Amino acid sequence: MTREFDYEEQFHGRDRKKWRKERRQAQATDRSKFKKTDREEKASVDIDPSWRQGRVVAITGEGIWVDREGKRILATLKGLFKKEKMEAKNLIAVGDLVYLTDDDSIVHIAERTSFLARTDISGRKEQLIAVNIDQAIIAVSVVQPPLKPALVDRYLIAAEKGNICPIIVINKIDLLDAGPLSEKERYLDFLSVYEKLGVPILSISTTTHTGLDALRALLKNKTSVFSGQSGVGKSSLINAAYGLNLKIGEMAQKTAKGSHTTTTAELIALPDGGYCVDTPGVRSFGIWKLTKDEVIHHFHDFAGLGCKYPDCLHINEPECAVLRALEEQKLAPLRYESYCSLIDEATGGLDNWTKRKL
Ligand SMILES: Nc1nc2c(ncn2[C@@H]2O[C@H](COP(=O)(O)OP(=O)(O)O)[C@@H](O)[C@H]2O)c(=O)[nH]1
Ligand SMILES: [Mg+2]
Ligand SMILES: [Zn+2]
Repeated sequence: MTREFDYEEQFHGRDRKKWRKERRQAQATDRSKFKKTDREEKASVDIDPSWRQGRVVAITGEGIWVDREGKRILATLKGLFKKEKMEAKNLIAVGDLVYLTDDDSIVHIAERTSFLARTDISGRKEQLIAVNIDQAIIAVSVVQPPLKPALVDRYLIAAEKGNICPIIVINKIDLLDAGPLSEKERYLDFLSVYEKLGVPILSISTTTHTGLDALRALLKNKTSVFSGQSGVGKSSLINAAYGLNLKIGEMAQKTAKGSHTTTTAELIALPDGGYCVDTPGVRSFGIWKLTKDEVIHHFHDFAGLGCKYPDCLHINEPECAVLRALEEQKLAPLRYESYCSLIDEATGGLDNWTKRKL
């Protein structure tokens, strides 16, 4: 076993071995899903025994913070990597396993097992949010900010592309009792649609502490990335579950969208084992290189509706069974709206970032 794997075991626990085996088996049957990126291919270099290992815990204006044998140090990226910066928005991400020389410069980034990426704000580059993670906590809130199923689907697809297990966390359920009945109905519609997809869903309130035990149980000994819109309560969830003190934002200042209090993604060690990454909120989330086939694969439940056209996009085709199911209320409008938004993105309809409606 190489040193690289030893270090990974330390971070991910024994599950990693089993998971690697499953991944290898899946790779044998479906190569496309686990195709290595160019970045990963480049990673196969000889490890110099004098290099030291570390893990990227945060990237700030000051530089790259690395946990090196339990110490948090500020590392620099060697010049040779910088040349590659043209291809991706960021070459290195939180969660990266790195090799350092004695002067704390990063000389090698280990092959990644998973990643969560999005299209950067310019729409032209891939932006890595976190890498080498087991699961993505897709955090949403009810009422404030409003539930956005299309954003959830985007995260679900991004998680699948990046080889990460998704978990949906619906936070602020305390607001349901006070809000209008329509909000509660929307929440129940959301639950019924997404439960059928087989994704674990937790309903939580950090205010009343509902559901926090279940959250802790899911996070234990795993590395999880908290993702989702700004203001849904990602930092509050981590604080409430572990008694931590991450900065949280006050809602309803100027825009009612929540202020961006968490400014950089950060890897945090959890008191009872495992790690989590708190990320700054996003307003919109584009999926890097999203294809029409990926969207169709994600909405596999549409296949059961019996559309007779093999290449039907179910947008405006006459006699489309998906459209009929929608009319007959056999298909939830929120699921269909989400589908349209993603098909639009995959077919280039949303080149203009501002057109994206989530
Ligand atoms: N009513 C209610 N408010 C919450 C809950 N969890 C968080 N908040 C509030 O939501 C706002 C945004 O929280 P924050 O954790 O900063 O969200 P983040 O941007 O996703 O990290 C803060 O004002 C929190 O106090 C909850 O369960 N119920
Ligand atoms: Mg936050
Ligand atoms: Zn159709």
